[in-house]
Amino acid sequence: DGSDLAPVLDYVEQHYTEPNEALFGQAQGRNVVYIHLESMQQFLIDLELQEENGEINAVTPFLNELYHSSDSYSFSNVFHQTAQGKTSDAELLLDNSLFGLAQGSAFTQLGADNIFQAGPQIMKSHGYTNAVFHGNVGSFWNRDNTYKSMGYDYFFSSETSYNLTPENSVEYGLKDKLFFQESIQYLEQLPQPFYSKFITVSNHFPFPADEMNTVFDIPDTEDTTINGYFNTVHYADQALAEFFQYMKESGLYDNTMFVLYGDHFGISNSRNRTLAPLLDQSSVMWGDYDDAMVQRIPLIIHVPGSETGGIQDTFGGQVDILPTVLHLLGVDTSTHIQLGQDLLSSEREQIVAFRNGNVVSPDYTSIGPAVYDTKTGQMIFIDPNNPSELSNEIDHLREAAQQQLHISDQILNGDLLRFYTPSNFERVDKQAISYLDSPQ
Ligand code: GP9
Ligand code: MN
Repeated sequence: DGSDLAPVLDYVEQHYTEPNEALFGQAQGRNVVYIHLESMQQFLIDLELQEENGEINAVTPFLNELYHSSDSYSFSNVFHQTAQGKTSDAELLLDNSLFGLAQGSAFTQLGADNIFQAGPQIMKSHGYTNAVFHGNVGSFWNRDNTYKSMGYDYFFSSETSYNLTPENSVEYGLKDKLFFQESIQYLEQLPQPFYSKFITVSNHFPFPADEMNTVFDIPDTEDTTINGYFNTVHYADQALAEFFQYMKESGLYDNTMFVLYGDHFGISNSRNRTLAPLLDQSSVMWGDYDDAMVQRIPLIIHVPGSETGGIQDTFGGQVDILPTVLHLLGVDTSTHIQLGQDLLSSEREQIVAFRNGNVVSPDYTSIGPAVYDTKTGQMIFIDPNNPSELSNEIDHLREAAQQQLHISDQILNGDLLRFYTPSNFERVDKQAISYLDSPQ
């Protein structure tokens, strides 16, 4: 019942971080464009590889440019926190600052019936119109139901807006270049300001070669999945560059804030030893610590004209992105139930929790019973029978991570947001939303 909310409210109050005063509201009133970078990992940023013809080239030249732009808050130590819900977990984390479930997908299991207080619905009370663009069927991951619960006014999918053919699509939908090209006409029709999300698909496992778009030829490793990954990543990077060009041509660019994020790993742990030499690392020395470190994802918040950006080395996860974005938009988050901490705030605890029990902080990385020095990867011996300052600190990290996950599970499994009625938040009227109304 409603009394279950008390520990949740305590947690939120204790962990709320004051926004960075200089940046609060910097992007107030701007459109928001999230770009969901399918399967992109942070190691791609600034990575150069030798192609078959001997030339050494950047895999993601456009992302690199954005990453180093003085108009971008770029993050070098942000991790994905997804589990079995994959893409849907990333979306849940980004739009709600809550975690996916320990098993399965919260979108699938709870998306239709739970009460949410998601980013799009929060922005509605600030005059925003909300939309998602995805070149695949709307029912995948139960999106069509879940997006209504989260307050998305429009959902442009293959049912409403994109015509999929064997030529223009891959397994999970419309190819990224065509997707962006077709989407811009709908985006231009939306009332401004809008809060929108584009979910890309071309860079999805098994990263198939496409005759029309074979663009990045690395010398073959023994693993065709890895070879293919760099090719589809490079294609996705080109598609992004084209999208930014459309945004500039349509005049929307200057008044928009872009949030680009990788959703989850593309290369699974079982393949990392084959990947290692391409990252200038040793296959032989590769271990659990390295598996944990490559779960970093790109996160770039691009605010054209701001010139106050730079590479931020704070440690965080996808759960921290929503409060960061809302604070840049000038929205107070102190009365919202969000479990993350603003990545631009100086009060951050920098404890990153993972559904598999791992915990990462700037100093320590906990994997099962083992502890590593996050900076060097050296294993640290901790005597369980001899409490010390160090073992206390490790206990604290593990408890903090467990607690954050536990509170999130309580909220979702107990549907606790139905008991929470802050005066500045209006509940979604699902009956009023029909995605078949999306412009065709
Ligand atoms: C499907 C796409 C892929 O529409 O978003 O989801 P994933 O397999 O990455 O979870
Ligand atoms: Mn995905």
